[in-house]
Amino acid sequence: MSYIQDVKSTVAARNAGQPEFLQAVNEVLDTIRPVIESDPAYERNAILERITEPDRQIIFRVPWTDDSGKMRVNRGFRVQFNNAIGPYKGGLRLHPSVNLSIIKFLGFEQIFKNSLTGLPIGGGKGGSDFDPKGKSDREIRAFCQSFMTELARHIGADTDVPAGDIGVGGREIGFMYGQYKRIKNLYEGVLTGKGIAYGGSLARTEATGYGLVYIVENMLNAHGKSFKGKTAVISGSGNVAIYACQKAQALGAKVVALSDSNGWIYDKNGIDLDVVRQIKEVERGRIKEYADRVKSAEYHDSGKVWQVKCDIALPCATQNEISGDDAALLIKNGVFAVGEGANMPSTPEAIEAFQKAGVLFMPAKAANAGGVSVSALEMSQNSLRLGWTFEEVDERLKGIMKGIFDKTSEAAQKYATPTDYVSGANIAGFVKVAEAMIAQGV
Ligand code: NDP
Ligand code: 2IT
Repeated sequence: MSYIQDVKSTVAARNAGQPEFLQAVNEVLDTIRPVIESDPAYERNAILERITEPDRQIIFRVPWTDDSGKMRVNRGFRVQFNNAIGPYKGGLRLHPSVNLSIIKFLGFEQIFKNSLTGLPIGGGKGGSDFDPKGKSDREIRAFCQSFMTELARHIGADTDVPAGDIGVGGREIGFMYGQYKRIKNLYEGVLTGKGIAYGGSLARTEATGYGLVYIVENMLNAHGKSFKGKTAVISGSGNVAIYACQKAQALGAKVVALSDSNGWIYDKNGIDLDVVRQIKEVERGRIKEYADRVKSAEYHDSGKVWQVKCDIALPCATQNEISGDDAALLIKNGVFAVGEGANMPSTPEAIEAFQKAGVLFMPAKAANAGGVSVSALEMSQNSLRLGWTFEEVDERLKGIMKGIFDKTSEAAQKYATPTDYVSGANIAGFVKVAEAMIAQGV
């Protein structure tokens, strides 16, 4: 059996019942084959066995009290996956679907994404099966304080620096930061995505969505195309979706659809983002309300945004949200570019369909790396005890996304085919981490 096949079997046996984690591992191992086979040092140093096994996995009880006085218990996670090139870095997800498989797939992918940014950050991820929907501010605070009471002993500005992800934005980071400071008596950059008043970076809120559009624009330009005048469809209506929509519109695209977990909206005139932001960022409401407020819009509570005809699709909600059938529908309707704002939003069948059809496909590890990049810039500003302007951070973000596009396409050209950005991103991300691991010994 080949080295890669051998490791895949061991990982599958050791992590039975973790489909998302195995999906992420199999994709990476399958695509880095040309590099692994080109140098026996990877096998000699057991790089694949080591990179697929987290440094540590922390699982803990999170007790809190709801508004009726009832005690509740959730499960908290922090998986510190790999710190070969920097402190563990990655978001915290609060969603009822969270389990070890999901946190491990996210932490594993974060290793390669963070490497691609060119910044000194390792890979980690955490979260809880706590459902923030419908909770009061007090309940959110009680949960966040309890979560941090345990997490605080495992993290630190030079050890592990969490941030936001699904269900974790500025409000939650604020409550967690306050609790960390109280417990440790340390004012340090232990979390990113902080408020501007207490050490946050300008443009962090916008960074993932903007970065996604910047790198997709790089990819389109490389093929003589651009966002200008194109029709785009975006899934989700959270942090990533909102700022992807804003930047795509700024570059001249018409965004006609957005969604949440209850349904989706189609606005033939193009999405009015002020209305979306009022509903989502201010009122914490549902996307359905957009159709109550904007006459040109329709709301659908069945089907998916992928049935809307578009040139460019930007999945920005969650994993495995584009099935093989969804991809076939997008292709039939003429989509020519897909950029993954969410983590692992396309199933393996969807990726295969896009690549076979010649759709330009930018995978998550490259496409959504803008968020963690600006998080790393937030860490730099915290270390310097300085704050850069919005324009300065945004310019750096543009440069970082261009750098990621260049590295990804160079590796694709060298080891796969010129537009196989999936292989390109996995290989470019992997090589740097593996080199650091080999240099540092077992
Ligand atoms: P938010 O919580 O701000 O928004 C998530 C959006 O996706 C909401 O509209 C939500 O709908 C929808 N969604 C979430 N889960 C599901 C589900 N199971 N089924 C259908 N819809 C769902 O999260 P973000 O915008 O921050 O994150 C979106 C994606 O981007 C995630 O995959 C995340 O990992 C990834 N990402 C985020 C980064 C960041 O900086 N925030 C950085 C890089 C990647 P509803 O409100 O109904 O739940
Ligand atoms: O998936 C991701 O890259 C994030 N949720 C952001 C991580 C971070 O540390 O900013």
